[in-house]
Amino acid sequence: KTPDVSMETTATSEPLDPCPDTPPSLVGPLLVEFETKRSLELVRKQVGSLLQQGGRYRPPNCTARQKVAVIVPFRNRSQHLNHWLYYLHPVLMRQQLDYGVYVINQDGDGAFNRAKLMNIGFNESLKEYDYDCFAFSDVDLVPIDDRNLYRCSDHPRHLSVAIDKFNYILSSKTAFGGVSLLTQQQFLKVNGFSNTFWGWGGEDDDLYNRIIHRGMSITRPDAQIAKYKMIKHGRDLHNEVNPENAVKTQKTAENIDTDGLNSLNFTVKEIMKDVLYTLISVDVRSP
Ligand code: UDH
Repeated sequence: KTPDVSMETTATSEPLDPCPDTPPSLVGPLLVEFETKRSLELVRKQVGSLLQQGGRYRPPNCTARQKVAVIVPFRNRSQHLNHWLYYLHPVLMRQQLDYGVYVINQDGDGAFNRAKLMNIGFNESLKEYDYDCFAFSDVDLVPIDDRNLYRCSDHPRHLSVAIDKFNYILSSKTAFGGVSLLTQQQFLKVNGFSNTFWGWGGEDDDLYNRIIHRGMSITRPDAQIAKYKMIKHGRDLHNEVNPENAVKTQKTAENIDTDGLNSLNFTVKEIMKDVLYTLISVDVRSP
C-alpha cells in the first residue's frame, strides 16, 4: 500500500464542521431604504472588510452548506448596484454562504438581454470556483427579511415572492423572474435560459416552461418571509418591451434543446475585481 502523500502535504488544519441548517445570526425583518446616497467607496468601507477580492466570502467557523454564485445582470444602474451591495452582503454573510457576487455588464447599447447575461454568469463563475448553486438576481431587488435564504433546494426556487411595488402580492403562480435559484444540475437540465429574448419580457416565463418541460416544479419560501423592496426606476433605454418575446414563450418545447447553454456565444471584454464584486463586461452580440 502506498502512503497517502497528499495528506502530509495539504492537510494543515482540521476541516470545519458543517454550518448549522438554520444560520444562528439571522435577525428577521430588515430596515431597507434607498433615500441615502451610497457611493461605492462608502459601501466598500461599510461592508467590504470581511470580503475577499471579487466579492467573495466564506464563513470563518464552519463549512458552508452551499457554494453560491450570485449573478446580477447589469447595465448602467450603478446607484442600484451600490444599494444592492450594501444590503445583500451582510445578509449573505449572516446566511453563512460560501458565495461570490458576479455582476455581468452588457457592453455597448444594443438591445438588452437579461437571460443571456445570466447564462454568461453561470459559465464565467464556474471558471473561477466549483459553485453548486446559482442565484440569479435583478439589481433592483433587495430582500427585507434575512430568513429568506439564498440557498438552492430540490427544485428550482423562486425567492422574490412578495414585492412592495406589487403590494407584496405574487403576480402569478408561474412567476419566476426577479430572484431565482437553481443548482448547477437543475440549470444544466434545462439548458439554461434561452439566449434569444432581446429587450424586455418573457425570458423568465420561458425558464419556468423549461423547468416544467424537464419534469421539475418550482418551490417558494413563505410570502411572509420572501419580501422585497424594489428600487424605483423607469424603463431603461434599449430594453423596451419586445412583443415577439411573449410569442416565443409559447415555443419553449421547440427551442429548449438547441437554444441555451449549448448555443451560448459572447465575448468577454473585461474582468474587473472589486472587493465587493466581480464585474464581467461582455459583448452579447445584439442583433
Ligand atoms: N437591467 C440593467 N440595465 C438595463 C436593463 C435591465 O441593469 O438597462 C437589469 C437589472 O438587473 C434589472 C433587470 O435587468 O433589475 C430587469 O430589468 P428591469 O428592471 O427593467 O425589469 P422590471 O420588470 O422593470 O423591474 C420594467 C420597467 C418598468 C418601468 C416602469 C415605469 N413606471
